[in-house]
Amino acid sequence: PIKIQEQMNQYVLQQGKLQLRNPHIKQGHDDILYHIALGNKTHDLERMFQDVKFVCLGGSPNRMHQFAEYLMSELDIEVPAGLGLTNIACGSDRYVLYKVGPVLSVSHGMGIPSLSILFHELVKLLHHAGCSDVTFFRLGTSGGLGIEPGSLVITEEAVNGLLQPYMEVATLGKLVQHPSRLDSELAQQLLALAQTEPQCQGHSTYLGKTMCTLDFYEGQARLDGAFCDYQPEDKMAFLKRIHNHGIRNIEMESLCFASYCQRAGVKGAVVCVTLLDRLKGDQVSSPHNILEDWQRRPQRLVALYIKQHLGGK
Ligand code: R2B
Ligand code: URA
Repeated sequence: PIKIQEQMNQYVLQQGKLQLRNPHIKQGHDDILYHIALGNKTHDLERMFQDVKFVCLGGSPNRMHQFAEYLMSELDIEVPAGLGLTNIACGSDRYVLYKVGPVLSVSHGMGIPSLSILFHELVKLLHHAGCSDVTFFRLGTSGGLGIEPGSLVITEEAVNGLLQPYMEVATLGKLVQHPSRLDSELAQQLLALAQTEPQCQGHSTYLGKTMCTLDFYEGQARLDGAFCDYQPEDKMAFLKRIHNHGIRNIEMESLCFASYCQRAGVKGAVVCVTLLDRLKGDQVSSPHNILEDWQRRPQRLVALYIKQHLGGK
């Protein structure tokens, strides 16, 4: 495989603005951001997005709408009179994108391929808009390992299903490895906030490794998919092995999110709530209202962080 070296943020952050590491995208040329139905010729991206400092991603369109509403009340930001919150990507039905002051709240769908497409287009959007100093968050759900359901896990390192800390992609017929390191200072700041803020005291928050898989069922050692070619003891041996390796949760996007943050030269953090303990079962069986409540936990923590850091940016 081809190993991509650590990238130099210097290049990416030339003149403070987010630069693209793609020489084929030329200044002033037409660039259509197809899956979010925006473009640098059809929209005044600078006017619409230049003030963006935080990009918050999460799987579900409804949850990201709810987060946008929550941000409006937390940050005391009003959207233009009479308009309400508008899905700016409404020309496409792939993703939703809301803007609340300097924060974008965007859905990424499920799995790496879906997140990857969105991430490319968001980075180009921020570049065309002339944004600088942008921080990314993924607010997600996951299966926990050996921790109380409803806990938060802040990812210190994302690994693939083989415990390797990079995303491997077939590019031009060869495997290319993109390292998936996350910003440790940002992760520590989030952890400290979770441990001190009264709003986050009703549950535990951990810093740990996150395993990112290509599938929810066999990819995550479940026994309850439509197909299964292994035994319960094989499953438990695997889950215990990865737990001993420091994995605290399993989900399906962190690897791509982390490696793309690194490639784009932006700070990023992954904050996921755990919906169950995978050492105890496979099915997500808690009542709907409890799951809804848990899914607001990453939102609360990230909104607190944003609130604290808005002034300083
Ligand atoms: C967490 O939840 C989804 C699967 O249920 C997936 O997008 C993920 O990472
Ligand atoms: N999301 C996942 O990817 N896995 C789980 O077990 C729960 C949510």
